Amino acid sequence: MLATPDTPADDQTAAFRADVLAGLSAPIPAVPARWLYDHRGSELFDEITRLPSYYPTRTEVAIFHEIMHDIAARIPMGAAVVEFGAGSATKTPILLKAITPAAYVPVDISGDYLEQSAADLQHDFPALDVIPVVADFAREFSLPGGIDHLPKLGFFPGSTIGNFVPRSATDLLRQFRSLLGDGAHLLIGMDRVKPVGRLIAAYDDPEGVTAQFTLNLLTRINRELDGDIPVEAFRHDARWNDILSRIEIHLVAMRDVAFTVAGTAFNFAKGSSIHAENSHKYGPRGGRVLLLAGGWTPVAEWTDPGHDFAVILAEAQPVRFAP
Ligand code: AVI
Repeated sequence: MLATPDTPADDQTAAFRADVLAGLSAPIPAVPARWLYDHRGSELFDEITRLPSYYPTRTEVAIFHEIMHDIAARIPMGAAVVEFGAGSATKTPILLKAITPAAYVPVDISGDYLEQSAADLQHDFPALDVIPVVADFAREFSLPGGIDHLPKLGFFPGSTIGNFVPRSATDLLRQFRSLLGDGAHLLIGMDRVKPVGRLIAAYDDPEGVTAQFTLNLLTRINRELDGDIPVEAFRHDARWNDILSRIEIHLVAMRDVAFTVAGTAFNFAKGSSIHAENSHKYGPRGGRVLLLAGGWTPVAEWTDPGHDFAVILAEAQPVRFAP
């Protein structure tokens, strides 16, 4: 079927093209990490979460199992849970079972994936009002009117906040706050700083799945933006940037390469790279200050015995003049 002009798919492709053309021409070439998640990218990320060296997912799930009775005591009954992202088949049910909310609103840009995961959840929680919203949660959007009167709990697990540079992470948290309103809660996962060897192993696994995940960006560019990038000329490289407290993922050219994307020519010299992703790691105080800067007051924090990962509950307290 021919796409009609101005469909969301067209908007997506136009935004992807604009980001790639601007990003590849920038002085430090970079493409925003959100474009790693096409269908194949999402499948590969799913595989990453099950890798032995990728500790965040299983650690966060273990924390959730431990703390849900505590969360349930802190969140009013009959709340609306607004999840930023489509929801995970493992994590979301743990929360929904514990707090018995009145409504669940997953927000995700990928309509197909969202519809499917929302339908699965509705099947498992028949009494719950499941209202998926197709939107880019990093931009302004509105919540469904039917949940106006309910207390709100924002849910942002997975340490996805770490994929935003602190300046954008602050904007994002502020946007969550204005969306959810005074008195709302936010339950958020953050990955902790830890020895570099473990971090590198998590982002450069011996199985090579993370490498495939990153290189898939080039395949996606070729397919969707009429590119001819020689994918085999690039390699995945995970680096720890200590001063910025983040893992950086780069695609490094292994030889001089020339290619075109959407009719625009690019040259990458051997050794130069495309910056494809950041994953910021926070110490306990750094994570809480980030939340405060975004308008959220931390009220409780939990971690695993090895302090690998943190789950923080924060509250949107009304603005005050005193601290
Ligand atoms: C989605 N996000 C939290 C992952 C992370 O750990 O930063 C993305 C990822 N990239 C490579 N491995 C995992």
